[in-house]
Amino acid sequence: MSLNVETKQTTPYEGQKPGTSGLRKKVKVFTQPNYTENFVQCILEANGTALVGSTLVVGGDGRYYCKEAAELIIRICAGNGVAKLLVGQNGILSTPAVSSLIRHNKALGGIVLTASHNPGGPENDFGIKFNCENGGPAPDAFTNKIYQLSTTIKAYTLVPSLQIDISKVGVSNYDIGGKPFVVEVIDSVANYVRHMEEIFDFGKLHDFVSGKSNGKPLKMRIDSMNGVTGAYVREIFLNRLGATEASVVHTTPLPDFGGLHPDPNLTYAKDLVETVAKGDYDIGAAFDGDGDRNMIIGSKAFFVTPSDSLAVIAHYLDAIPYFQKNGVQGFARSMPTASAVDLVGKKLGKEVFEVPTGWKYFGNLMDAGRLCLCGEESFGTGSNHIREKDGIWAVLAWISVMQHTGKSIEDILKQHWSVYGRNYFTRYDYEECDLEPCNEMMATMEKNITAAEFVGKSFSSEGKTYKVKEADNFSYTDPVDKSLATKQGLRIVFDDGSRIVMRLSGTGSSGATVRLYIDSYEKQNVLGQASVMLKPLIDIALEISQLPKFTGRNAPTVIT
Ligand code: VG1
Ligand code: CO
Repeated sequence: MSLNVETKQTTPYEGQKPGTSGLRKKVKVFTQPNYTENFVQCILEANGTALVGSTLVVGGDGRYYCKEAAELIIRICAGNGVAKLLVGQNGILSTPAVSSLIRHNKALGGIVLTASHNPGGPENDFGIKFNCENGGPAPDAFTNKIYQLSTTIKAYTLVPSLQIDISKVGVSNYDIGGKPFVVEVIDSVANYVRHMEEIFDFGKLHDFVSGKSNGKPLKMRIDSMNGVTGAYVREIFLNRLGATEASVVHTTPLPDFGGLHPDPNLTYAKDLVETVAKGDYDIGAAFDGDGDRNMIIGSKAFFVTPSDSLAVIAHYLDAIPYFQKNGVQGFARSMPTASAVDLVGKKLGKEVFEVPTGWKYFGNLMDAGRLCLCGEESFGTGSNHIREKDGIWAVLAWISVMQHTGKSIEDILKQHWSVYGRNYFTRYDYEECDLEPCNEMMATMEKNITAAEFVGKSFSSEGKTYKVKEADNFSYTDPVDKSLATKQGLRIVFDDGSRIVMRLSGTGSSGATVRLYIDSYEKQNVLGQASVMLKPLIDIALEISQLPKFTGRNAPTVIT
């Protein structure tokens, strides 16, 4: 039976502007009449003529409204000439899994349903993001196009009578006004697990994790925080690598993440940190809602900063078969990320790139064959195996390094610092501030730090003095396509390489979140406590920005 396409009239909604990674709003905003429909229609139209006859991947982190949105997207895709959809069972696919599927199936792209590390549930956040055919988040030019379309949209098309049950794996064929349309509901984890098996030596890792090689099983606590990684973690760590059931927790993806805030940092992954601090573990790890972030801690909750994590993996790429097969190209990090990896890159004679915040900026470099490993201080680590950061990949990388060196996480870090020196790093987040005063604060600070007399100025606190070497609002020209991204964060660099960076978050769904990043390098004094070492610089940052005055906040909501 042929199904009919219908055109529905609509009017634009304000603010459908994708941020650092997709459009994120409260569920209540997305469920307004035509809100999701409008945005999805604009995503599809932004693909131009390539859309007709294309294959797209659809899936998300299982948060509240994912399944309904997936079904709606199927009907809208059917109405817009898409030929085939690959949909995760029950609408579930981690962000890295979507990226991998797009690449393996040579799809035109994928629609990812997630607000990532933002809380879920009917009162919390939902999000939609488009990834392009390289598997990576759509670049600025593309998301600007989506936004432009959203300001003028008049109609969307869909096939309202299309019935689909996405809880069962299988292929459904439809006839849409005489044209075939295929929906393939796929196992959410199979392709991703196969991909990880190609990258890592699962045989070696199995013997190491299960204890077959030395009689001592690896003591792990892997916390999926009720996000999407649960399904992947169970298959990989329990079924493939022989870990015990006690090694994994919170592995059922829940619509509201069981009330947890699946943001893997020292504040929101408190349960993991406390458990590993008290117990007898070799490694603790947590992920965010959509599985692209990771936090790694060692025995006694020894914290590995994401900036260090990236540098250590870069140093030990030999431990991962993928890099032996594919070679090692350059490294990269986002601008606020501490520059530990730069030192490894320098030693290995590799190019090192500094890009704006957001994974989309790594894609071109990877596609051009210049980048194989990159990371962000926001608990993002990944490689050119896909075009997203990849939480589970990062844990497998760390276990590979542990197996390769035979050392504990703490010893691996201490040895790394003794060779390269240490980048002390901390990030203060001031969440849900009022937007206006924050904009004013940023504007005032930009004016002050870009004034000619600012360079050369000295600031002192607690006996330490820092002299300004340069200061700007970071801008970036993509080395591959020469596209320019401006106003990517205020940056003060001091004589000794220490840095203060401040920017407003682009992933929040309401108000403003201020992020203050502090980075300081020590060649010799590598065993200090980060909070103590960085205190003077934090005080200076608060003085220069006048943050307490503008935001009314005396303390951050999250410290990492
Ligand atoms: C944050 C992080 C950034 C990351 C982005 C998406 O953005 O700082 O490094 O790429 O989230 O991560 P912002 O604009 O809020 O600082 V995820 O896991 O939320 O897709
Ligand atoms: Co995420």
